Amino acid sequence: MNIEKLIQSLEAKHPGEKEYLQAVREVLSTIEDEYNKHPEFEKAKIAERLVEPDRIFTFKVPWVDDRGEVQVNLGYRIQFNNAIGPYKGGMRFHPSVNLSILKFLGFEQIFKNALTTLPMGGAKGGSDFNPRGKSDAEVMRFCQAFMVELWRHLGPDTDVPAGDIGVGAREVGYMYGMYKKLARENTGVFTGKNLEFGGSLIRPEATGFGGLYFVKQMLETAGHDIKGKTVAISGFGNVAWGAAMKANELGAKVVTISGPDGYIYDENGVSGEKVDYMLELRASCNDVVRPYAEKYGVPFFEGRRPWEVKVDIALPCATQNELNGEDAQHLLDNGVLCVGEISNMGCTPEAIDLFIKHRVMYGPGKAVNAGGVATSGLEMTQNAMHLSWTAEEVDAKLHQIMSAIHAQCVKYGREADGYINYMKGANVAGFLKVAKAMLAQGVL
Ligand code: 2IT
Repeated sequence: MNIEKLIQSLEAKHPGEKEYLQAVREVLSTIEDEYNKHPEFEKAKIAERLVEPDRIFTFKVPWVDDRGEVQVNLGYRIQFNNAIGPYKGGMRFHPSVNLSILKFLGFEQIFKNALTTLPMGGAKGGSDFNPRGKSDAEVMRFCQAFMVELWRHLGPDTDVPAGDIGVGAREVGYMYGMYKKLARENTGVFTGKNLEFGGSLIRPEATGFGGLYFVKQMLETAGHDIKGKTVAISGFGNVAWGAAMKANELGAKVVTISGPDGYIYDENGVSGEKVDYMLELRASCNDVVRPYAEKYGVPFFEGRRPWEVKVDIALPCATQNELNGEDAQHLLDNGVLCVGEISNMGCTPEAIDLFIKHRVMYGPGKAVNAGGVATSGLEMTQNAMHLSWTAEEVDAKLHQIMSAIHAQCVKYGREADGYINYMKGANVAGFLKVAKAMLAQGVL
């Protein structure tokens, strides 16, 4: 495989799609050696076929706001690859959403889902709709208008969306409701549903919980205990909340959370009722963390990112490329031990290069945050069986899955000096599973 040639042709075909090209480059460059051991991959043009989505739906979403004005947003669903199972992946509602961002997320999702050991293909979708400042009725009307178009492309064995940034249980409920009405069937076509109509216990916490199970294993493998370690978390949404809760439970101390407005530093730890307060902050829909500083009398650093704080563990939990080379250098200077991406592609390539060069433990999002979609897979299983498991049962399965992902990363990522390159391990393990499935199913 000639990576540069392939990337160049993608750049020419998809100019300006920088996040998508970034994600493709990372995966291809880390699987190159393994790929070249398999002439059958090259012959079947697996790489060329893998980097293009199976199909992309783009549609307009017209809806009426509370003032009676017509609004028009863009809607997307990218069905990237279904070699190992039905298309599966979240929906993101955020003004930054565009094709490049959704294509990077869909591409990542293929390998992440493969790593979970569950039968799920890769997909992503969303809209440039901004839920910030919208009333509940507006959110409902938007979700309904979105589904009027999308429903025909979904199905419990075809394509199963879920939440992502800007899409939580409320939005999933409205979308699922409209799907059900149009499709005239009551199936698990969305995950992240409320408990009353097929949702799974632990799904809201799963991304953060799974992330901490993974980070704990990374530390243990290197002979460290998570107990007593300090943690910087970015974000204050669902993922950051689950991560903070589990970090506390495991005996670590979370000292930061952040929003688009800046970060707070709480030297006593974001714990107890302060973790619950994150939910209130998020529900206020103002997208700011400053009120935390005012409520608990801790410092707030306006317009800054939490990576300048001295911590043992850094956990990006907000969005892509939120930790750059400069941030990585700050963390290294402060003696960081472990970086776990709980957001998707949270670190820039420059940051990752620095961590790997300095032999700092670095876990990529597609492994570290796979607990979210894994628990979505468990929700699908429960829906298919028409029953629900207890929180303990789901949590035990989540734990098991995260351990299996960790083991795969170690198997394919250990380098000659003993350092575990989790990025390489995750990419190779996820890729091999998908590539073998594609090969077995012929040219499609
Ligand atoms: O990035 C992700 O893995 C998600 N937003 C969750 C996807 C899912 O289908 O649960």
